[in-house]
Amino acid sequence: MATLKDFRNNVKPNWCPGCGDFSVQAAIQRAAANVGLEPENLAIVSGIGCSGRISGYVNAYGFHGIHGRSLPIAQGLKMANRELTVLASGGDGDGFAIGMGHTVHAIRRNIDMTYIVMDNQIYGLTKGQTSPRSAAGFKTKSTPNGSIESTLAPLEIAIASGATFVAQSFSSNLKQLTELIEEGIKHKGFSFINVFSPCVTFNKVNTYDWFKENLHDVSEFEGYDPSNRAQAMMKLMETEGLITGLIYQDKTRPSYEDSVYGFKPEGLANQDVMLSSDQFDKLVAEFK
Ligand SMILES: Cc1ncc(C[n+]2csc(CCOP(=O)(O)OP(=O)(O)O)c2C)c(N)n1
Ligand code: SF4
Repeated sequence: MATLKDFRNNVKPNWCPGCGDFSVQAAIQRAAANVGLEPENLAIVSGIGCSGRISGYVNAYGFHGIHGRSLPIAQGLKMANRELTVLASGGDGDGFAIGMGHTVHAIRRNIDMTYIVMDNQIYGLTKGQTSPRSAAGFKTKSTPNGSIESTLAPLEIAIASGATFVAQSFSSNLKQLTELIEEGIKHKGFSFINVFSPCVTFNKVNTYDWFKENLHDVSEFEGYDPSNRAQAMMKLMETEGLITGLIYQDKTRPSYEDSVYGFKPEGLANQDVMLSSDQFDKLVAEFK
């Protein structure tokens, strides 16, 4: 059985020392080992950004895609090989700016895969521009007088879009982050995990200390029930989204794969056969 070291490769990340993305890399490697995966059963698809490099830093199949397009690639991969555990990952710019349309539709489609966003509230790779996650008033080279747009709320958008698994964590909390990734992998459907992952080079506002002061964990809320959609939404709104833990999970909705007629294991679509013309007609009929 594979252990943590089997998910390590000898590629040295070129992230800045202290970048939050190191913890995400470590948490993915730990979670993969803890749930009993082998490197050949795991594929990581990433977008473009500092965070997007993560697909090259884990010993598994890796696909470094294009900006904002990790999810279409990852969904195609999963549909082509349902035996594979598929993780998609990228930054808040990648997932919530250029890729936002894909994010919302992947969430509502509910294919069985896990999406991890390294949310540093800024564009890191391109040297520090304002992102949709930057707070109003946030000053960068692209908004020198402060951002006049409001901050996008990805967790609320996810829940409103029909998400079945929504969690949030912080790079400093490796234990929680690892556990949430494990839960996300085990969840039968689309799991969305937003990770506050500080950019120590360009974001001097949302620092490790800032998060430590401002984040609350759901365990602090008495009687918090992650299966209660309305309560999850209310807590997110009350805290401006600054909560960590398993925020919402719906275990009852089947995944996309389990809902598509003909995509079930017994369906002809899953048989490794040379099709005769009769079988071909039968296969076509499965998808009618
Ligand atoms: C189509 C396209 N548009 C713009 C870019 C330039 N670009 C590269 S990464 C990036 C944003 C990076 O920010 P984020 O996704 O938050 O990742 P981070 O670097 O912060 O991890 C942009 C705008 C690009 N590579 N491709
Ligand atoms: S620029 Fe920011 S996000 Fe990119 S590696 Fe450095 S600290 Fe991390």
